[in-house]
Amino acid sequence: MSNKLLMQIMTSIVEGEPEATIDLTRQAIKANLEPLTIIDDGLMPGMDIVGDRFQTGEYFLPHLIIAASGMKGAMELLEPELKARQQALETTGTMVIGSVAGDIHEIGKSLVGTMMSASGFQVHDLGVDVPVEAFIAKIKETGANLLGLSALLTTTMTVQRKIIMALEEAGIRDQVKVIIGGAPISQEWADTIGADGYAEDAVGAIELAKRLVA
Ligand code: B1M
Repeated sequence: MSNKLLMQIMTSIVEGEPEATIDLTRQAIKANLEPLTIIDDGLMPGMDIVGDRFQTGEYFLPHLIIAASGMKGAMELLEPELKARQQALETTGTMVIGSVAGDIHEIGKSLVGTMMSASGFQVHDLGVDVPVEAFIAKIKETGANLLGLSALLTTTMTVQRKIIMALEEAGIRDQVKVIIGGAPISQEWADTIGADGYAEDAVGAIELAKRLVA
């Protein structure tokens, strides 16, 4: 991370200064830094440090909440920039996406949704803590051909399996390709629960989605 602004963005997240995070992100956009560079090399490394410090007991829940508010504010500035970079794309598919029941982590899920939409997919973002039945109902309503399931906790990743089972019970498993993601998720887990694929990040999710609907 050579850029000074990116370093400052990371530090502002770690030190819990959301207003500075937002202001620095605005400056980075003005300086013509790519939105994904700002996310991957400024905001996310900051969030990773905050997460590590939480795990070791150095930080507490309020630290996570403050860091997330900075990142969310920055994402509000970055989303239109991400979308502006992809114009006049043909709709390549329809995706229903959400963070699974019991999981209120929203930033990564929203980033995936924004990037998918910027890449020409029609996206129905159901938000966080989404009940299993709500995913099923939305797929039936929209005729979506892709389902994106985000889970950030080892305790909620099992809900991804429940949703795949519910798709089977509803007789619509063949209609949708299921993409799963989130920090504790792996290809191995995707294979175990019968998902169609795992993506490590938003860019990976787009590549995978395009491959799956091709
Ligand atoms: Co929470 N939290 N949190 N948290 N939190 C983690 C996930 C944790 C790893 C922190 C840690 O201990 N190191 C840990 C989970 C441990 C585990 O289960 N293995 C944890 C915990 C324990 C908890 C609570 C249980 C804490 C408590 O209450 N004691 C609690 C649970 C709440 C719940 O959901 N029921 C909790 C709460 C919260 C806040 C609400 C305070 C806040 C979220 C606020 C919000 O979203 N509005 C929060 C935060 C901010 C974090 C960390 C620090 C950052 C998450 C984040 O936004 N990252 C996180 C530590 C970490 O991740 N380093 C942590 C930035 C975001 C862009 O990345 O979401 O990973 P991420 O998304 C990535 C990829 O994962 C991927 O693409 C994105 C990047 O391009 N991806 C997908 C995500 N979804 C995808 C879907 C796809 C494909 C890719 O296809 C569909």
